[in-house]
Amino acid sequence: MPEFIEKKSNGFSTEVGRFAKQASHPNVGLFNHVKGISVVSGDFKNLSPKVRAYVEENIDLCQPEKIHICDGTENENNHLLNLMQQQGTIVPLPKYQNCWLARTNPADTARVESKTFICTEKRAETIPTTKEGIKGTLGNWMSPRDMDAAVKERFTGCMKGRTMYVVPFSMGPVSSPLSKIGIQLTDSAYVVVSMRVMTRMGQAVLDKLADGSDFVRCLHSVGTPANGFIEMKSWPCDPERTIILHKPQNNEIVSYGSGYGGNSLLGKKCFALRIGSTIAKREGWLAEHMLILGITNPEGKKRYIAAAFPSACGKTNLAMMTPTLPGYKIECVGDDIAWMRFDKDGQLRAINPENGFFGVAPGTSNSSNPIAMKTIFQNTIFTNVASTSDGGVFWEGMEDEIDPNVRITDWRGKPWTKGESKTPAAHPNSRFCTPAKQCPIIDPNWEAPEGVPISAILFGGRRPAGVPLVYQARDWKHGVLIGAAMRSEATAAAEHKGKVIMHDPFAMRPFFGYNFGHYLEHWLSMEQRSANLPKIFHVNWFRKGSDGKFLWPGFGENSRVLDWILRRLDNEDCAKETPIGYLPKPSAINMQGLKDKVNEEELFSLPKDFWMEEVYAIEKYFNEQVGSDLPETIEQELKQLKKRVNDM
Ligand code: OXD
Ligand code: MN
Repeated sequence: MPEFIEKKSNGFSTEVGRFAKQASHPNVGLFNHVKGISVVSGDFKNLSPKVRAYVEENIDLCQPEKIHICDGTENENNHLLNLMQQQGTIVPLPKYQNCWLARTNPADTARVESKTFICTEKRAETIPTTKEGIKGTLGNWMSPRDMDAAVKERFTGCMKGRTMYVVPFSMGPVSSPLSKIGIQLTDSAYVVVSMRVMTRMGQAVLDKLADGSDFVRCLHSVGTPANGFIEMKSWPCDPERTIILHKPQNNEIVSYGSGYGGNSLLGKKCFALRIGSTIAKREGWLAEHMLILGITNPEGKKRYIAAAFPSACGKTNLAMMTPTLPGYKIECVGDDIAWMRFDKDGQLRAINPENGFFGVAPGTSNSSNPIAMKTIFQNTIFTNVASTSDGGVFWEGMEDEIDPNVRITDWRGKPWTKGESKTPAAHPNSRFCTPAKQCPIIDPNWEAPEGVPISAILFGGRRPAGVPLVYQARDWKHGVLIGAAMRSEATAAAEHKGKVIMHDPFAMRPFFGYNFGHYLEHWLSMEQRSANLPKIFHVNWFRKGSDGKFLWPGFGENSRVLDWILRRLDNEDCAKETPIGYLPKPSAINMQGLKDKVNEEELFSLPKDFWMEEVYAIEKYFNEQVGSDLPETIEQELKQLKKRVNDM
């Protein structure tokens, strides 16, 4: 098949058009029209006036050939999978049940933070005012006028010859008062089937909107390449002109040019975090980049913990952990996003707004995350992993899980041989997109409309040096400072290169929907909402010893750290005060039964030089990046930390 296909003047490739026409349609009986455009599935008349107006407005702009209103049924899903298989976007993985592999254009494999903007009248609403000459790293701002021009330039006629799918979705269970609804318009069938996994998608959401209620407006197109050619017809995208825009004032998201996860499944980062955080600010709750897990101790007492780690730091592994400590049980509520608000009794409650896991595949194995391995081999869309000649998948970390005789094809579709090939078999940001309900340890309350009660909040990151395995914040204000001061090694989930230590406050740096200084004020204001605030901790599974090896085995052994945290929640006297917070007393972490002896002294040491440098780095970061938007309380907290470290 040719790699490049010349497009007809209508901007639509002949090949794609031919295949599209071959596929039969699930709902042909309901054929109707809007603005002269065929509605090939669903009934336009039944949409609420607000939804109709939104669709009509974007028909005028994008000029699609057809409209498909998604109902979320199995039948519709099969039709779209079939269509994509014919177009070459996905291939079936016969080794598993209803699993598929998509290979993206190699230029479209990760979130593009540099092309992601928040659009407000005033720049200062979006990002802190940085000093002259300093490039701000806490988000990108665009004016409404520039946004309008960017949209017009890219979207005019961008769906010519294609189908516009109308995707109604709910973030959170449809019945929960904590949930929010969105409508995504997209020209990507891959996005539709993925949104069906990641959100509650379909008719039930349209029914909910029938009362005229509002929704978050999400417009997405993979883009028509300006040069008139589609490279890799099976994965159209327009990497050079990709742009992801958010307008909090209108609860609006517009994304162009990329079909990849976080850029195109608009419910996730764009809605649940960026727009979500602005709604949360207005309504007095928190939208956070956090996993949620339930943990039951050997006495049968269950608590829920939320944890913020930057992308690809093991949130999914922790959320599905198999504890090595006898008598402990972990259950998973979510692995990426938490929406949390205080109930009338002052208890913080969280829902997972998502319906699936969009997890990083490499590194996932029966040793790192056996529960994920039991979750992901049915009804899953894999993207950019390698495939095997027996119809399965492969990625770095799965070496012991596959038949040694199979042939491997890498994520780009090229033969790959272990030990010989110089490039990874799977893209480092390759993913599985899998329904959460398949997780064997999904929490019985994971869809509880009122959410689960949160007792502790963890912050963490990849810190090879200086930062101990665990410590507890002195109080809420100090906890907010710890969140603000989070740093971690760069991740493959975005376009960053190398292993530099980056500031990633609250693991939200790429996801803030508004000025980080105001976000800190918002966190601090939670103290007024409850006398029963969750306790805050910082964890680091990634510290290395003087021999360059990890000091802590991690994974299931992290249950030992959670055990200490739960004991702290029970006010057990197992901590000592240090300049950076409360650390475990000597021997307070249960090390019984650990295979290899852990060098506790190194793991918990607090080198003064390191901590002085750390404090200076945080101070510099706040000065340069947050400036006068830094709340006075945080400045004071940092001053006190500096003094304590100085006196060490
Ligand atoms: C994600 C991310 O995809 O954080 O979850 O990048
Ligand atoms: Mn994430």
